[in-house]
Amino acid sequence: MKHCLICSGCVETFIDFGRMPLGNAFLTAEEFETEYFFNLAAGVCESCFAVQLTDQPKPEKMFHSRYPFFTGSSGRMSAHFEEMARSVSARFLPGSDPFVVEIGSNDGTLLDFFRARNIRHLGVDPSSNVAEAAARKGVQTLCAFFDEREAGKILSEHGSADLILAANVICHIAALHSVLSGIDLLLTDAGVAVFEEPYMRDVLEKTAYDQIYDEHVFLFSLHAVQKALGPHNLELFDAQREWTHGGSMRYFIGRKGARPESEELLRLLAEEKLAGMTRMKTYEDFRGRCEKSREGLVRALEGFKKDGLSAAGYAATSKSTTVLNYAGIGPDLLPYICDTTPEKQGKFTPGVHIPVRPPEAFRSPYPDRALLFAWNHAEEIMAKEKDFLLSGAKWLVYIPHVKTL
Ligand code: DWN
Ligand code: ZN
Repeated sequence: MKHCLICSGCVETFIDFGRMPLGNAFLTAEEFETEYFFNLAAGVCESCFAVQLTDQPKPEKMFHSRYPFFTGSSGRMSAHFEEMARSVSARFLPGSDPFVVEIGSNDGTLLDFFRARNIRHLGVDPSSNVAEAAARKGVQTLCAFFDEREAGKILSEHGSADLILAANVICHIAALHSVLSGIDLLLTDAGVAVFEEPYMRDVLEKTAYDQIYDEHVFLFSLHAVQKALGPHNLELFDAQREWTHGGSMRYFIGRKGARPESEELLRLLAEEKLAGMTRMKTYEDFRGRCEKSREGLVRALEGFKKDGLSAAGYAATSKSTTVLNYAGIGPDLLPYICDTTPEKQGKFTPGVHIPVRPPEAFRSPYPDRALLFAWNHAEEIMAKEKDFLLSGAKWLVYIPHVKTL
């Protein structure tokens, strides 16, 4: 029995994917023999209902100088972050000389908004290649893991922060209480922290089991975040659902008692209970749906092969690593995956070793069927790839159900 990383309660495993590589460990053929694997399983805390991995690879194994995900790889996400920066600035930034810190600032997509307006800012990211991409844009960036110690250093060098932001980051950090202590230390008394993270309710409702991989140590709910903030001088005062990453929650956090709880927060908390997020059975049922989804996906790909239809994957996401390894889908069923990220092209996907090719390979000629791994970017991709359907080909999707479109 594992203990909860948030409240030390008992964590009950509800899905075990078995031996799994790291979601973003795209590799060369020479690296196959030394590939790293761990046991991927998710559990839920019987006390605070935080969903979490039962084993976590060391952070340095996941975030380093060859991290292959760049926030700016989606135009729609870049626009989303500009909107986020605009709205939190209007709502929370004080008038004179504000200071904004972003935890996990990646290539600086979000902080670029503040840089362009000469607002004092600092990004913190442990992956040196993405941190360098941010620095090249002129975004002030520190290459480090954010924790209580790092927060102390930032405080003594720059002073306290009026706004602390993080998008798809806090759920990646097992040492959550050290991060929250750091925020507690760094934030001004009237300051606000805003996080945006994949939302467990969406994972449950869409059977999005591919959100479970090494980097997602947690898949949060409002209940879990409330519990995590408890020991710190911090509390939730508002929340907002977002469309990003297939369904996210934006958490608004201030000092205890500083701001009234919004009606929306209370409504969303009540909805979590109605949705069964505080009942163990909900998580057991989820496992059954994942098994069905996996069977349906393999059946569909085997059917294409039997019918002589060519198939390819679209977007070598981190999420695809869970799907491919859980379902045992290799190059025999999916000969290649196209992706826009130069750092992934020419390499192989983790575990099942499917070649990753540039997007041009998708168009010359189109495959008969394309399995869409970046389902969270479906709108952007479908608009860009209109001619694919016009060629008579079809998409294969697996969220929320396996079907061809
Ligand atoms: O939480 C995380 C999120 C923020 O990003 C990280 N742990 C890692 C990463 O997860 P992901 O890889 O599942 O994210 P995406 O945004 O679903 O993946 C995008 C991938 O798809 C990139 O490799 C780029 C590629 N892509 C593409 O080939 N064509 C994306 C778009 C929009 C496209 O048109
Ligand atoms: Zn707990």
